Amino acid sequence: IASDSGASAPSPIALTNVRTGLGADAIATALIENLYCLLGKLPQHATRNDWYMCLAYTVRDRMMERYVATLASITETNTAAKAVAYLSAEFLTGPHLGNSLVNLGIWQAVEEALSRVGQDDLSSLLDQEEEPGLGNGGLGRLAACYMDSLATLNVPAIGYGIRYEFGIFDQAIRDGWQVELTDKWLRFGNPWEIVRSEITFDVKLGGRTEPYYDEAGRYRMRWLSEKVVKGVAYDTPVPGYRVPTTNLLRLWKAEAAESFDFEAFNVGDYYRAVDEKIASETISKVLYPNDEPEAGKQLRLAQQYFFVSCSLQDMIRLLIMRGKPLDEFHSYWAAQLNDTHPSIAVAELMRLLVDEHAMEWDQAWAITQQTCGYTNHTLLAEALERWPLPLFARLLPRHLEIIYEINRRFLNDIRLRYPGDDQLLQRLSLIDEAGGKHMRMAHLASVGSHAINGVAALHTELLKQTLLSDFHRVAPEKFFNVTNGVTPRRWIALSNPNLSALITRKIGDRWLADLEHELEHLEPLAIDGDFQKEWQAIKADNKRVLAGLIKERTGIIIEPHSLFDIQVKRLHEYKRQHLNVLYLVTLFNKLRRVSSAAEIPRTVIFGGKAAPGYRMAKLIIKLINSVAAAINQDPVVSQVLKVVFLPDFNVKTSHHVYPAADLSEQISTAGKEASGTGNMKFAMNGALTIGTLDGANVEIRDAVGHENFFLFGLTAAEVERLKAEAYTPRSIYDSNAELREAIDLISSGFFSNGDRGLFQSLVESLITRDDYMLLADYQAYVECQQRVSQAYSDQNAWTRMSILNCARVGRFSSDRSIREYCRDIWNVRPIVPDER
Ligand code: GLG
Repeated sequence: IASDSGASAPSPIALTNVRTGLGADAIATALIENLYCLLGKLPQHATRNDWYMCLAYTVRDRMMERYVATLASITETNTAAKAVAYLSAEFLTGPHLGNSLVNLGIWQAVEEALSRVGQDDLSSLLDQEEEPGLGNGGLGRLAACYMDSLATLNVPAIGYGIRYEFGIFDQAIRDGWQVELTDKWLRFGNPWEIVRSEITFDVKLGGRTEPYYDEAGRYRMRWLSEKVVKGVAYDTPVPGYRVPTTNLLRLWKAEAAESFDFEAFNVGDYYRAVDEKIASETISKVLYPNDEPEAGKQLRLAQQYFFVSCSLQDMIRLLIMRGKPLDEFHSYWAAQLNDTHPSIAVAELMRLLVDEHAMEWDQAWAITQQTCGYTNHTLLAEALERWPLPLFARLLPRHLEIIYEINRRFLNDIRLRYPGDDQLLQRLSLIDEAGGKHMRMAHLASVGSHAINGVAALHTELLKQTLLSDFHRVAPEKFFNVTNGVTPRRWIALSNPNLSALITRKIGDRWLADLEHELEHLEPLAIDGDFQKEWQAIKADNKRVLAGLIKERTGIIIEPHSLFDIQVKRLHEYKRQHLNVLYLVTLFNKLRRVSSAAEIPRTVIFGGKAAPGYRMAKLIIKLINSVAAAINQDPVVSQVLKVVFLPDFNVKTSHHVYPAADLSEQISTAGKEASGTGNMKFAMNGALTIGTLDGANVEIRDAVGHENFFLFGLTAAEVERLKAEAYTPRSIYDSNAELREAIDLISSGFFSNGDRGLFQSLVESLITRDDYMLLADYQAYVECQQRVSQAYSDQNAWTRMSILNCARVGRFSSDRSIREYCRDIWNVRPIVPDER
């Protein structure tokens, strides 16, 4: 085994070193060494997975020097840098390998090194990676984009979360229905993580509290828990794009504090002894697969408390390592609560400071508020986390007392400021007294944070006017908007390499690090005929790749020249995939009646998972597949229309989806989608949007120009007004013949082998309640789709709009979002490299 490490400088981190060298030589040598030393294989016996593993280790090695240096800036005593702790129950990172190659700038060197060792197919090794599906959708993926941007902006940060043994389920489609399969992502090992067996914390659960007097004679409370689980840290490096900073994602795995209950073991009860171990490990076993979570599950609260407690204990440990006193906690840490899932942090930080570190309440409270910020991601009432009080008390008895005390003080203050307004007190209270008592987690997060933000301008406004209007009234200075963003490294450079190369050839290579100011330099090229041709050729290539994937996964053959009309996102009634279906059935009816020659050929592609317990969402998947089958097998209609449900939509497949889209479907009921982030990924890759004035669509439309966006539908205000006026969907059904024909065809059993019952609940809900106002928006949507078809028939005009969409969405880079968080909410600054 050859190595250049002996020949190079004696320093273990010399740049030519086999462990750190970024050139093809060093990488080729390292591949062979890692194959031999870490996997125990010779090249001639190595499987594709062996090559993937040794490549992953080789790439990880190249991050270690930066990673250690960045970590030092959070732990060393002589640095003053404040760091960000991003607390999130989900981090949907997607595969690491390709992203690391992009960010480290070693893509070509690795390709070259691989060919030297006889492996010339980097893409098959990239394919080998099992993606960590540690999130449901937008919220988890946002956390991953933010980690990428924090590192890229040289802001020291730790992402704290849970190392779920099973992430989001894999979706299979059988007979048109969704089937859930366990996600065994750790089956072949995870080369990106480093287990920190020495970094562990005890987390108490259950039991009771009792008062006592400490040595100084002070009256205190202590928590006598029923059980203790242990959290073990697993770290994954997060490299910034071509910068020295490499941050970390620290995920906690639950283990038994003692893997054997020795007392039970000694009396011969071996099985009971092992029981406890199993029960403890359950906490980090599986991700809850609800995108907009409904509260009420004890294990979910245990998961939240588990990772929050470990993370806060770790933050205190790191502060002490730095030699700083605890009363400066907020000067060194900004903690962001990604939705209410980590909101128990407010009570836990109070408990740690007051109970464990004997701090006075007032001081602890000031520190807690100054440390925490809360991001709200949804206005949907059914998605707001509320814990039944008895459940909460059983699991976290001490936190219940602390929250009562927080509430008492908070409401006292309000009572003094707004005398006599009992209604206000009831509405603001952390405890919902109506019905069975509940803990309101959004209220806890709001009271315990110095900043509250929504994720798009419209969403923040609605937050202030509706969900948190009372909090806005009593503390308007706490409210901020930070519109979401996505990282252009993964969503352009990695997933659309040809487009990325074209952009770089035209405007230089600074755009990937400064999308906001650089991408707009593409704008003058929108009317350049040659550039348009290149742009079209790349889109056509990407469409062929997606067509290949679709054929492989579904057997359906689609026409790459057709308009690719794509709706990929979680299945939810408010996202209205079934509005898209109503349009498809309408088109089907029309095409069966009249000659289809004039119709622009379309391929309509759906993808997304439904929460396993969400019956209506699963029925919508079945409907999509049933309508797709009828359309695709109709000899006339299928000439101009194909419909595909792409199974198991995840980060990995999405890399092939966004770059291939002509049309992006963002058709939620106005006021329901907080932001959306897929909308940004599509636009960055040159898709035009058909959408409502919802979430970030509003800002995307303003950015790309109203003439380059297909707008339809009611506004959020109109939706509310119509609801208030007693909306009657049946009258729309009665008066719109095309709509009625479409709905009746679904009810008739046409798409369900004559089974009239199958879709009845869906049809009923549309005609009688239509909570998401599909019928109200139906006509506008159909007409808007006609405008889309017309526009697509002029390919040059379409291409110009496509280029402008890309050129003008620079502000939807997550770098811009993170800059705003740093400035408005965290008050943190980048560590300039020479400070290290
Ligand atoms: C939420 C919202 C999305 C939002 C995302 C990230 O539903 O509209 O874009 O968070 O803020 N649960 C989600 O995915």
